[in-house]
Amino acid sequence: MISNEDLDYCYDFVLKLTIESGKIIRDAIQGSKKIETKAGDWDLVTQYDKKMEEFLINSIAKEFPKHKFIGEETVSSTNSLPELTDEPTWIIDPIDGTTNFVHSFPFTCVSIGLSVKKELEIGIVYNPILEQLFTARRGRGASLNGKPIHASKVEKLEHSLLCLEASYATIESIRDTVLGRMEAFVSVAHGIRTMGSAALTLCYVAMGAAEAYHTDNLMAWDVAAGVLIIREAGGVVIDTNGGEFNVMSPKVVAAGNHKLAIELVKLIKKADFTTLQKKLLH
Ligand code: 2AM
Ligand code: CA
Ligand code: CA
Ligand code: CA
Repeated sequence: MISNEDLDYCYDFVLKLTIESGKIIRDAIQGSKKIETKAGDWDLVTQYDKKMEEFLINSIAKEFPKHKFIGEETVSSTNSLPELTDEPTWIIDPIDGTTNFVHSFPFTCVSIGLSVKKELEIGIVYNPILEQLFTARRGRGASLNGKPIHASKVEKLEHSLLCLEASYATIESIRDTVLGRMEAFVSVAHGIRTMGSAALTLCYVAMGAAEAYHTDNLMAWDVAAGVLIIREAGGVVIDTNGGEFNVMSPKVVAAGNHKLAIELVKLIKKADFTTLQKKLLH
């Protein structure tokens, strides 16, 4: 069992640690980095991703020896994704927005979520370059630098700023789908943004700076913290097919409200149908 007092203690401890870890990113972002690729030329990792994850997991494990971890770089190096259990589990993306970090583009962050009994309890997303600290506790609302944030009430795609990840178009097998959806978004919305950090983009939807975000092909660590932050800010996250969202196999439609999320699901279905039609005609 983990009490509310235990969660308070976990939150305070990990919040301090996250802020401390931000120094690693701040000190390194302008300098040269040792860059390796993982799944392809577009899938980058640096020594700092690994250093951050090691620092975070070692420090949390020392304080909470029974807690479990799902961290991007550990999963990459062991090639196995642990199952999410009922145990307190820290879901960690040590640097979300590695491509931005590599290019010294200041939209990058640390993302840490805590799941207990498969329920997200804590979400922390910290951009140490722009000094933006997004936090949420289940049932207690979401904040940016200590001030409450609220998701957008806009219900129409035509009045929305829509976000997605264009970089997935580099993967040939999904290129047509990604570009088809992008075309549909740009044709209908006030504008589209593709910012290169799933965690931070979710937080921008949470604070009402964008109306919605959609991306498939993400992993639990990209979204765990951001999903709680959006929900606590009054927004919604559903699966791209319109069903219930699953953090361990995230296909994300996140929006300021349910009506807009459903509109986005419909738009994506329509775009995919058009893409399929084009393919069949060729
Ligand atoms: P990352 O920076 O931690 O890899 C845009 O690239 C967003 O998609 C980022 O949040 C990025 O997380 C995420 N993403 C997930 N898998 C990715 C991959 N294989 N290559 C690039 N980005 C990936
Ligand atoms: Ca990565
Ligand atoms: Ca990530
Ligand atoms: Ca990462």
